Amino acid sequence: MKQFKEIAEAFQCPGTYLGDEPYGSGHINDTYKAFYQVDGSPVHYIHQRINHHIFQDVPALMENIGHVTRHQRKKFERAGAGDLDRRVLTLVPAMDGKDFYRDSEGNFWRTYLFIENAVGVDVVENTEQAFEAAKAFGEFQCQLADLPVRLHETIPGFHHTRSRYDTLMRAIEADPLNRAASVKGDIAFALEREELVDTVIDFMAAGEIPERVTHNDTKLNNVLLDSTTGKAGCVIDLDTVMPGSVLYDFGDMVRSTTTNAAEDEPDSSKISMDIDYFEALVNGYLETASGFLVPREKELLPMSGKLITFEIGLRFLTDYLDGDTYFKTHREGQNIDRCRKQFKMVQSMEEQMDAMQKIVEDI
Ligand code: ADP
Ligand code: GN1
Ligand code: MG
Repeated sequence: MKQFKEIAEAFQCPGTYLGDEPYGSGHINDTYKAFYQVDGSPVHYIHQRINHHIFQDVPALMENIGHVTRHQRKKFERAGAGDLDRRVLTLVPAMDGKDFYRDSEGNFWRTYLFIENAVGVDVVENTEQAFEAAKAFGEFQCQLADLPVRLHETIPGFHHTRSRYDTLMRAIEADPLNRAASVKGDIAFALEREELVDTVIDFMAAGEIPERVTHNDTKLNNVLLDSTTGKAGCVIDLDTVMPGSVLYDFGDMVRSTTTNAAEDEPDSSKISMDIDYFEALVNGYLETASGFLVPREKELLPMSGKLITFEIGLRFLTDYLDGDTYFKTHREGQNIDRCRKQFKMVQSMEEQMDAMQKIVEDI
Protein backbone atom coordinates (compact mmCIF):
# COMPACT_ATOMS: atom_id res chain seq x y z
CA MET A 1 0.00 0.00 0.00
CA LYS A 2 1.37 3.37 -1.05
CA GLN A 3 0.59 5.09 2.23
CA PHE A 4 2.44 2.49 4.31
CA LYS A 5 5.49 2.74 2.11
CA GLU A 6 5.59 6.45 2.86
CA ILE A 7 5.42 5.65 6.59
CA ALA A 8 8.03 2.92 6.40
CA GLU A 9 10.43 5.24 4.61
CA ALA A 10 9.81 8.03 7.10
CA PHE A 11 11.32 6.15 10.05
CA GLN A 12 14.82 4.91 10.79
CA CYS A 13 13.92 1.23 10.45
CA PRO A 14 16.81 -0.63 8.86
CA GLY A 15 16.17 -3.38 6.32
CA THR A 16 13.76 -4.02 3.48
CA TYR A 17 10.13 -3.10 4.06
CA LEU A 18 7.71 -5.92 3.17
CA GLY A 19 4.28 -4.75 4.36
CA ASP A 20 1.91 -3.90 7.20
CA GLU A 21 -1.16 -5.55 8.69
CA PRO A 22 -3.72 -4.24 11.22
CA TYR A 23 -2.85 -5.33 14.72
CA GLY A 24 -4.40 -5.48 18.22
CA SER A 25 -7.81 -4.44 19.46
CA GLY A 26 -7.38 -0.88 20.73
CA HIS A 27 -10.39 1.44 20.46
CA ILE A 28 -8.51 4.65 19.69
CA ASN A 29 -5.43 4.50 17.45
CA ASP A 30 -4.84 2.60 14.21
CA THR A 31 -2.14 0.07 14.95
CA TYR A 32 -0.19 -1.99 12.40
CA LYS A 33 2.41 -4.69 12.63
CA ALA A 34 5.10 -3.88 10.07
CA PHE A 35 7.19 -6.58 8.42
CA TYR A 36 10.80 -5.94 7.43
CA GLN A 37 13.71 -8.11 6.45
CA VAL A 38 17.23 -7.50 7.73
CA ASP A 39 20.03 -9.70 6.37
CA GLY A 40 17.47 -12.32 5.39
CA SER A 41 15.80 -12.43 8.84
CA PRO A 42 12.32 -11.11 9.67
CA VAL A 43 12.10 -8.02 11.89
CA HIS A 44 8.86 -6.36 13.04
CA TYR A 45 7.84 -2.90 14.15
CA ILE A 46 4.64 -1.25 15.30
CA HIS A 47 3.45 1.61 13.10
CA GLN A 48 0.71 3.56 14.78
CA ARG A 49 -1.49 6.33 13.42
CA ILE A 50 -2.32 8.48 16.43
CA ASN A 51 -5.92 9.59 16.69
CA HIS A 52 -5.44 13.34 16.48
CA HIS A 53 -9.15 14.07 16.80
CA ILE A 54 -8.95 12.66 20.31
CA PHE A 55 -5.38 13.73 21.12
CA GLN A 56 -5.36 17.27 19.88
CA ASP A 57 -1.74 18.14 20.64
CA VAL A 58 0.23 15.19 19.30
CA PRO A 59 3.71 16.81 19.63
CA ALA A 60 3.00 17.40 23.34
CA LEU A 61 1.77 13.83 23.72
CA MET A 62 4.92 12.48 22.08
CA GLU A 63 7.04 14.65 24.32
CA ASN A 64 5.32 12.98 27.30
CA ILE A 65 6.03 9.53 25.90
CA GLY A 66 9.68 10.43 25.35
CA HIS A 67 10.04 11.56 28.98
CA VAL A 68 8.18 8.54 30.34
CA THR A 69 9.98 5.85 28.36
CA ARG A 70 13.45 7.33 29.00
CA HIS A 71 12.72 7.53 32.72
CA GLN A 72 11.40 3.97 32.85
CA ARG A 73 14.44 2.70 30.99
CA LYS A 74 16.76 4.40 33.47
CA LYS A 75 14.87 2.86 36.37
CA PHE A 76 15.00 -0.63 34.87
CA GLU A 77 18.70 -0.20 34.13
CA ARG A 78 19.45 0.90 37.69
CA ALA A 79 17.49 -2.06 39.03
CA GLY A 80 19.66 -4.36 36.91
CA ALA A 81 16.74 -5.61 34.83
CA GLY A 82 17.70 -7.44 31.64
CA ASP A 83 16.10 -7.39 28.22
CA LEU A 84 15.14 -3.72 28.43
CA ASP A 85 13.57 -3.63 24.96
CA ARG A 86 10.93 -6.04 26.26
CA ARG A 87 10.23 -4.10 29.47
CA VAL A 88 9.75 -0.60 28.11
CA LEU A 89 8.48 0.75 24.79
CA THR A 90 11.23 1.92 22.45
CA LEU A 91 10.44 4.70 20.01
CA VAL A 92 12.10 4.51 16.61
CA PRO A 93 12.93 8.05 15.44
CA ALA A 94 11.76 9.46 12.15
CA MET A 95 14.31 10.41 9.50
CA ASP A 96 14.43 13.98 10.82
CA GLY A 97 15.16 12.70 14.35
CA LYS A 98 11.70 13.49 15.74
CA ASP A 99 9.66 10.84 17.57
CA PHE A 100 6.78 11.15 15.11
CA TYR A 101 6.11 11.77 11.44
CA ARG A 102 3.32 13.83 9.89
CA ASP A 103 2.24 12.27 6.60
CA SER A 104 1.10 13.95 3.40
CA GLU A 105 -2.54 13.77 4.58
CA GLY A 106 -1.79 15.44 7.91
CA ASN A 107 -1.92 12.26 10.01
CA PHE A 108 0.56 11.66 12.82
CA TRP A 109 2.50 8.39 12.98
CA ARG A 110 4.93 6.85 15.42
CA THR A 111 6.96 3.65 15.36
CA TYR A 112 7.90 1.32 18.21
CA LEU A 113 10.13 -1.72 18.31
CA PHE A 114 7.79 -4.70 18.17
CA ILE A 115 7.83 -6.75 21.35
CA GLU A 116 7.91 -10.35 20.17
CA ASN A 117 6.40 -13.31 21.95
CA ALA A 118 4.14 -11.16 24.12
CA VAL A 119 0.36 -10.74 24.19
CA GLY A 120 -2.15 -8.11 25.17
CA VAL A 121 -5.00 -10.14 26.62
CA ASP A 122 -8.53 -8.82 25.99
CA VAL A 123 -10.33 -11.08 28.48
CA VAL A 124 -8.60 -12.37 31.58
CA GLU A 125 -8.02 -16.13 31.62
CA ASN A 126 -6.54 -16.82 35.05
CA THR A 127 -5.65 -15.09 38.33
CA GLU A 128 -1.92 -15.05 37.48
CA GLN A 129 -2.64 -12.65 34.62
CA ALA A 130 -4.54 -10.33 36.98
CA PHE A 131 -1.72 -10.49 39.52
CA GLU A 132 0.98 -9.83 36.92
CA ALA A 133 -0.84 -6.94 35.26
CA ALA A 134 -1.51 -5.19 38.56
CA LYS A 135 2.07 -5.69 39.67
CA ALA A 136 3.31 -4.13 36.43
CA PHE A 137 1.03 -1.09 36.66
CA GLY A 138 2.07 -0.59 40.31
CA GLU A 139 5.72 -0.76 39.30
CA PHE A 140 5.04 1.71 36.49
CA GLN A 141 3.56 4.24 38.94
CA CYS A 142 6.46 3.66 41.32
CA GLN A 143 9.03 4.28 38.59
CA LEU A 144 7.39 7.54 37.55
CA ALA A 145 6.99 8.92 41.08
CA ASP A 146 10.15 11.03 40.70
CA LEU A 147 9.73 12.06 37.07
CA PRO A 148 11.44 15.46 37.03
CA VAL A 149 8.99 17.14 34.60
CA ARG A 150 5.28 17.82 34.76
CA LEU A 151 3.60 15.97 31.89
CA HIS A 152 1.14 17.63 29.53
CA GLU A 153 -2.52 16.79 30.09
CA THR A 154 -3.16 15.02 26.79
CA ILE A 155 -6.93 14.91 27.36
CA PRO A 156 -8.00 17.51 29.91
CA GLY A 157 -10.40 16.17 32.53
CA PHE A 158 -9.92 12.60 31.29
CA HIS A 159 -11.01 11.04 34.60
CA HIS A 160 -13.08 13.94 35.89
CA THR A 161 -16.11 11.77 36.50
CA ARG A 162 -18.39 14.76 37.18
CA SER A 163 -17.56 16.17 33.71
CA ARG A 164 -18.19 12.76 32.15
CA TYR A 165 -21.59 12.71 33.88
CA ASP A 166 -22.41 16.24 32.72
CA THR A 167 -21.40 15.34 29.16
CA LEU A 168 -23.84 12.44 29.28
CA MET A 169 -26.60 14.79 30.45
CA ARG A 170 -25.93 17.02 27.44
CA ALA A 171 -25.97 14.02 25.09
CA ILE A 172 -29.35 12.92 26.49
CA GLU A 173 -30.67 16.43 25.97
CA ALA A 174 -29.34 16.70 22.39
CA ASP A 175 -30.19 13.11 21.45
CA PRO A 176 -29.14 13.62 17.79
CA LEU A 177 -30.17 10.13 16.63
CA ASN A 178 -33.27 9.74 18.80
CA ARG A 179 -31.69 6.89 20.66
CA ALA A 180 -32.43 8.08 24.21
CA ALA A 181 -35.94 6.59 24.32
CA SER A 182 -34.54 3.11 23.69
CA VAL A 183 -32.02 3.31 26.54
CA LYS A 184 -34.23 4.73 29.30
CA GLY A 185 -33.24 1.99 31.74
CA ASP A 186 -29.53 2.67 31.22
CA ILE A 187 -30.04 6.40 31.68
CA ALA A 188 -31.98 5.74 34.88
CA PHE A 189 -29.11 3.57 36.15
CA ALA A 190 -26.72 6.45 35.58
CA LEU A 191 -28.97 9.07 37.20
CA GLU A 192 -29.46 6.92 40.32
CA ARG A 193 -25.72 6.92 40.94
CA GLU A 194 -24.89 10.57 40.44
CA GLU A 195 -23.60 10.90 44.03
CA LEU A 196 -20.73 8.56 43.16
CA VAL A 197 -19.14 10.89 40.64
CA ASP A 198 -17.49 13.38 43.01
CA THR A 199 -15.79 10.88 45.31
CA VAL A 200 -12.19 11.04 44.07
CA ILE A 201 -12.50 14.66 42.94
CA ASP A 202 -13.52 15.73 46.47
CA PHE A 203 -10.77 13.76 48.22
CA MET A 204 -8.19 15.20 45.82
CA ALA A 205 -9.47 18.74 46.35
CA ALA A 206 -9.24 18.18 50.10
CA GLY A 207 -5.63 17.02 49.70
CA GLU A 208 -6.39 13.56 51.06
CA ILE A 209 -5.48 11.84 47.82
CA PRO A 210 -2.25 13.03 46.21
CA GLU A 211 -1.85 13.81 42.54
CA ARG A 212 0.68 11.41 40.98
CA VAL A 213 1.86 10.45 37.53
CA THR A 214 -0.54 7.74 36.48
CA HIS A 215 -1.24 5.70 33.37
CA ASN A 216 -4.97 6.38 33.22
CA ASP A 217 -5.81 3.58 30.77
CA THR A 218 -4.87 0.40 32.62
CA LYS A 219 -7.08 -1.97 30.69
CA LEU A 220 -5.67 -5.50 30.81
CA ASN A 221 -4.60 -5.44 27.15
CA ASN A 222 -2.46 -2.37 27.81
CA VAL A 223 0.18 -4.51 29.44
CA LEU A 224 1.95 -7.11 27.33
CA LEU A 225 2.38 -10.50 29.03
CA ASP A 226 5.23 -12.80 28.02
CA SER A 227 3.70 -15.64 25.98
CA THR A 228 6.07 -18.22 27.44
CA THR A 229 6.29 -17.29 31.10
CA GLY A 230 3.00 -15.39 31.51
CA LYS A 231 4.93 -12.71 33.41
CA ALA A 232 4.18 -9.05 32.82
CA GLY A 233 6.59 -7.68 30.28
CA CYS A 234 5.76 -4.16 29.23
CA VAL A 235 3.23 -1.47 30.03
CA ILE A 236 2.04 0.02 26.73
CA ASP A 237 -0.46 2.60 25.45
CA LEU A 238 1.18 5.61 27.08
CA ASP A 239 -1.00 8.29 25.43
CA THR A 240 -2.82 9.14 28.64
CA VAL A 241 0.09 9.05 31.08
CA MET A 242 -0.30 12.33 32.94
CA PRO A 243 -1.06 13.71 36.39
CA GLY A 244 -3.88 11.76 38.02
CA SER A 245 -4.81 9.51 40.91
CA VAL A 246 -3.65 5.93 41.41
CA LEU A 247 -7.32 5.17 42.00
CA TYR A 248 -8.04 5.79 38.32
CA ASP A 249 -5.50 3.13 37.47
CA PHE A 250 -6.53 0.57 40.04
CA GLY A 251 -10.19 1.20 39.21
CA ASP A 252 -9.68 0.46 35.54
CA MET A 253 -7.81 -2.74 36.38
CA VAL A 254 -10.85 -3.85 38.38
CA ARG A 255 -13.18 -2.89 35.53
CA SER A 256 -11.23 -4.74 32.87
CA THR A 257 -9.72 -7.67 34.75
CA THR A 258 -12.29 -9.13 37.16
CA THR A 259 -14.57 -11.01 34.79
CA ASN A 260 -14.36 -13.52 31.98
CA ALA A 261 -17.08 -11.63 30.11
CA ALA A 262 -15.95 -9.55 27.13
CA GLU A 263 -16.16 -5.76 27.32
CA ASP A 264 -19.24 -5.82 25.06
CA GLU A 265 -20.84 -9.06 26.33
CA PRO A 266 -24.55 -8.76 25.49
CA ASP A 267 -25.72 -11.62 27.74
CA SER A 268 -26.04 -10.08 31.19
CA SER A 269 -26.30 -13.49 32.87
CA LYS A 270 -22.62 -14.03 32.02
CA ILE A 271 -21.47 -10.81 33.70
CA SER A 272 -20.35 -10.54 37.31
CA MET A 273 -17.33 -9.32 39.25
CA ASP A 274 -15.27 -12.35 40.26
CA ILE A 275 -13.80 -11.75 43.70
CA ASP A 276 -10.86 -14.11 43.07
CA TYR A 277 -9.64 -11.86 40.29
CA PHE A 278 -10.13 -8.84 42.53
CA GLU A 279 -8.01 -10.46 45.22
CA ALA A 280 -5.27 -11.27 42.68
CA LEU A 281 -5.29 -7.63 41.54
CA VAL A 282 -4.98 -6.34 45.10
CA ASN A 283 -2.11 -8.75 45.83
CA GLY A 284 -0.25 -7.91 42.63
CA TYR A 285 -0.77 -4.19 42.97
CA LEU A 286 0.25 -3.96 46.60
CA GLU A 287 3.40 -5.95 45.88
CA THR A 288 4.77 -2.94 43.99
CA ALA A 289 2.62 -0.03 45.24
CA SER A 290 2.23 -0.58 48.99
CA GLY A 291 5.44 1.37 49.64
CA PHE A 292 4.00 4.67 48.43
CA LEU A 293 0.22 4.51 48.92
CA VAL A 294 -1.29 6.70 51.62
CA PRO A 295 -3.98 5.07 53.82
CA ARG A 296 -6.84 6.87 52.06
CA GLU A 297 -5.73 5.55 48.67
CA LYS A 298 -5.55 2.01 49.97
CA GLU A 299 -8.92 2.27 51.69
CA LEU A 300 -10.57 3.46 48.47
CA LEU A 301 -9.22 0.71 46.18
CA PRO A 302 -12.53 -1.25 46.15
CA MET A 303 -14.57 1.91 45.59
CA SER A 304 -12.30 2.92 42.71
CA GLY A 305 -13.31 -0.20 40.81
CA LYS A 306 -16.95 0.75 41.03
CA LEU A 307 -16.26 4.41 40.21
CA ILE A 308 -14.13 3.88 37.11
CA THR A 309 -16.39 1.11 35.80
CA PHE A 310 -19.31 3.52 36.20
CA GLU A 311 -17.35 6.31 34.52
CA ILE A 312 -16.45 4.22 31.46
CA GLY A 313 -20.08 3.04 31.33
CA LEU A 314 -21.14 6.71 31.19
CA ARG A 315 -18.71 7.29 28.33
CA PHE A 316 -19.98 4.31 26.30
CA LEU A 317 -23.57 5.45 26.85
CA THR A 318 -22.67 9.00 25.78
CA ASP A 319 -20.97 7.70 22.65
CA TYR A 320 -23.97 5.53 21.81
CA LEU A 321 -26.25 8.58 22.06
CA ASP A 322 -23.79 10.70 20.05
CA GLY A 323 -23.81 8.17 17.21
CA ASP A 324 -20.62 6.17 17.97
CA THR A 325 -18.12 8.86 17.13
CA TYR A 326 -15.43 8.25 19.78
CA PHE A 327 -14.80 4.54 20.40
CA LYS A 328 -14.22 2.30 17.39
CA THR A 329 -17.19 0.00 16.85
CA HIS A 330 -17.36 -3.13 14.73
CA ARG A 331 -21.09 -3.78 14.88
CA GLU A 332 -24.36 -2.01 15.50
CA GLY A 333 -25.23 -1.55 19.16
CA GLN A 334 -21.72 -2.32 20.37
CA ASN A 335 -21.43 0.81 22.49
CA ILE A 336 -24.72 0.21 24.27
CA ASP A 337 -23.68 -3.39 24.96
CA ARG A 338 -20.39 -2.06 26.32
CA CYS A 339 -22.27 0.39 28.52
CA ARG A 340 -24.61 -2.31 29.87
CA LYS A 341 -21.68 -4.59 30.56
CA GLN A 342 -20.05 -1.84 32.66
CA PHE A 343 -23.27 -1.08 34.52
CA LYS A 344 -23.83 -4.77 35.30
CA MET A 345 -20.30 -4.89 36.71
CA VAL A 346 -21.04 -1.81 38.84
CA GLN A 347 -24.09 -3.58 40.23
CA SER A 348 -22.08 -6.71 40.92
CA MET A 349 -19.45 -4.67 42.75
CA GLU A 350 -22.15 -2.94 44.81
CA GLU A 351 -23.36 -6.37 45.89
CA GLN A 352 -19.84 -7.49 46.84
CA MET A 353 -18.43 -4.25 48.26
CA ASP A 354 -18.12 -5.62 51.82
CA ALA A 355 -16.13 -8.63 50.62
CA MET A 356 -13.92 -6.40 48.45
CA GLN A 357 -13.23 -4.12 51.39
CA LYS A 358 -12.39 -7.05 53.63
CA ILE A 359 -9.76 -8.27 51.17
CA VAL A 360 -8.03 -4.89 51.21
CA GLU A 361 -8.29 -4.52 55.01
CA ASP A 362 -6.85 -7.98 55.65
CA ILE A 363 -3.67 -7.34 53.71
P1 ADP B 1 -4.91 1.89 21.42
O1 ADP B 1 -4.67 3.23 22.06
O2 ADP B 1 -5.70 1.97 20.18
O3 ADP B 1 -5.47 0.93 22.41
P2 ADP B 1 -2.32 0.54 21.79
O4 ADP B 1 -1.14 1.42 21.93
O5 ADP B 1 -2.86 -0.05 23.04
O6 ADP B 1 -3.46 1.35 20.99
O7 ADP B 1 -1.95 -0.61 20.76
C1 ADP B 1 -2.92 -1.53 20.29
C2 ADP B 1 -2.43 -2.95 20.44
O8 ADP B 1 -1.21 -3.13 19.68
C3 ADP B 1 -2.06 -3.36 21.86
O9 ADP B 1 -3.18 -3.83 22.58
C4 ADP B 1 -1.01 -4.45 21.63
O10 ADP B 1 -1.65 -5.68 21.40
C5 ADP B 1 -0.33 -4.03 20.34
N1 ADP B 1 0.96 -3.35 20.58
C6 ADP B 1 1.15 -2.01 20.80
N2 ADP B 1 2.46 -1.70 20.92
C7 ADP B 1 3.13 -2.87 20.75
C8 ADP B 1 4.56 -3.23 20.73
N3 ADP B 1 5.50 -2.31 20.89
N4 ADP B 1 4.87 -4.52 20.51
C9 ADP B 1 3.91 -5.46 20.30
N5 ADP B 1 2.57 -5.19 20.33
C10 ADP B 1 2.18 -3.92 20.54
C1 GN1 C 1 -9.89 3.25 25.23
O1 GN1 C 1 -7.03 3.00 23.82
P1 GN1 C 1 -7.71 1.87 24.50
O2 GN1 C 1 -8.56 1.05 23.61
O3 GN1 C 1 -6.70 1.07 25.30
C2 GN1 C 1 -9.99 4.56 26.01
C3 GN1 C 1 -10.06 4.26 27.50
C4 GN1 C 1 -11.24 3.34 27.80
C5 GN1 C 1 -11.11 2.09 26.96
C6 GN1 C 1 -12.32 1.21 27.11
C7 GN1 C 1 -7.84 7.49 25.11
O4 GN1 C 1 -8.69 2.59 25.58
O5 GN1 C 1 -10.22 5.46 28.24
O6 GN1 C 1 -11.25 2.99 29.15
O7 GN1 C 1 -10.99 2.43 25.55
N1 GN1 C 1 -8.85 5.42 25.72
C8 GN1 C 1 -9.04 6.72 25.45
O8 GN1 C 1 -12.05 -0.03 26.55
O9 GN1 C 1 -10.15 7.26 25.48
MG1 MG D 1 -4.67 0.13 24.11
